[in-house]
Amino acid sequence: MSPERWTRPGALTETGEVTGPPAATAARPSREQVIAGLRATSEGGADLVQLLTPEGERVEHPDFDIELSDEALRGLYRDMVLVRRFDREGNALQRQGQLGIWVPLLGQEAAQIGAGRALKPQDMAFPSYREHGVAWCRGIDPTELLGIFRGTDHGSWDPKETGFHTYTIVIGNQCLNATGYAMGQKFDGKVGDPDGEATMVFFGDGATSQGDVHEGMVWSAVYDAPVVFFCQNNQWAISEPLERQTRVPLYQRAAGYGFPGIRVDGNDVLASLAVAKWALDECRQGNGPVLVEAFTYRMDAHTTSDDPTRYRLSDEMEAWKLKDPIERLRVHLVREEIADQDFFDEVSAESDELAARFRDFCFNMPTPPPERIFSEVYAEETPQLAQQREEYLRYLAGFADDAMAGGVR
Ligand SMILES: Cc1ncc(C[n+]2csc(CCOP(=O)(O)OP(=O)(O)O)c2C)c(N)n1
Ligand SMILES: [Mg+2]
Repeated sequence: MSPERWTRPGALTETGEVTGPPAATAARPSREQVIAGLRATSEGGADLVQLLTPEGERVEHPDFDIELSDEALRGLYRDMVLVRRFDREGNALQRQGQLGIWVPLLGQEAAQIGAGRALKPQDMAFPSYREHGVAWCRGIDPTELLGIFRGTDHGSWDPKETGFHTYTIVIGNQCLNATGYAMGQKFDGKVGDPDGEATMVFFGDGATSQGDVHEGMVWSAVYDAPVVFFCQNNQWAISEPLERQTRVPLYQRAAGYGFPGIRVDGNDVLASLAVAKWALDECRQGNGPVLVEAFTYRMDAHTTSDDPTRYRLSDEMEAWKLKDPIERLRVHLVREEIADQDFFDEVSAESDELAARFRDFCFNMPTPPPERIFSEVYAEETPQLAQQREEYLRYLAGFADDAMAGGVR
């Protein structure tokens, strides 16, 4: 991004003036005008960074561009197809009673793969609960997600080894964790050169209304902490539309904290990758945080417990179908002869294999013994916890002879 495109408010210009917000005396637009302005950006608006149109046409951008080999382009396509495939299986497994809940990522594949592939091994990512695509990019086998949604574990991967923190259900909370982690990276001298470290935190449009996100942005700004706030604006927070969260496009909020904010087409994997790379590099070099608003759409329900037909119109969904992230890259690969039918057949076969392995794993997941909820809570078990475990086991044993209860279910 060229410096002219984003001037830090309060910065000293070359001519000695301090840049600032519009004068307080400027006429204030009416509430209706403000809402109309926000709605006018519902197509993304002029500030949307895009490198691949919904029709699969490669376009230039003055600030963000990216040169990718044919192999890398095919790789991004493969990532998105495989991730979509196991996501659909997750939904089906919940419907078959195998999982308590599933959180679909349908429609958000490009935002997540773009951001996930921009991360380097030394970086740390903090997800919410929908980041299956980022987990994939961090090398986490999709079957490792299944325990979370059956309710048998909280995520079985090692955050340190994978550079991927555990899923966070408490909305916005991970922005504080990420900010603290990034401050640590800064204090430990891990930033300041192109091979430095960075942190990326994932959250939704609804999360931007949480105090935790605000606090994370304030702290990371004043400490120049190397954190990319990657907001997937999928237009909905369960049943609440974007206009119930904000009166300005979300990326513009960054100016209030004093760091750059960029809106990228979150259904365009190339643009998502280019912007995420740029933002991470800013952090690596010690320039402080960046907010990325990945403009996308939640194509499915919020979770399998939700029925979106109760609160949103189907024509909105139809319009977004035309912007499908996978289809636009497929068209590009075909048109530019970057991939042939054999490649598409291979990816399709690979996704069938992954789906079968995912299902089999789920059907055969062992049920952990009830006392397992007491293990791995602390590095060393406390006497109180040991006592609770004993009490709970005695309680369960009380059902052993209870023919009416039929044991513990
Ligand atoms: C602190 C807190 N409040 C409320 C909830 C319930 N809740 C779960 S998801 C959600 C909506 C989040 O929307 P958004 O941030 O846009 O993320 P999305 O689910 O769309 O990815 C809410 C309110 C929660 N998990 N945590
Ligand atoms: Mg949302």
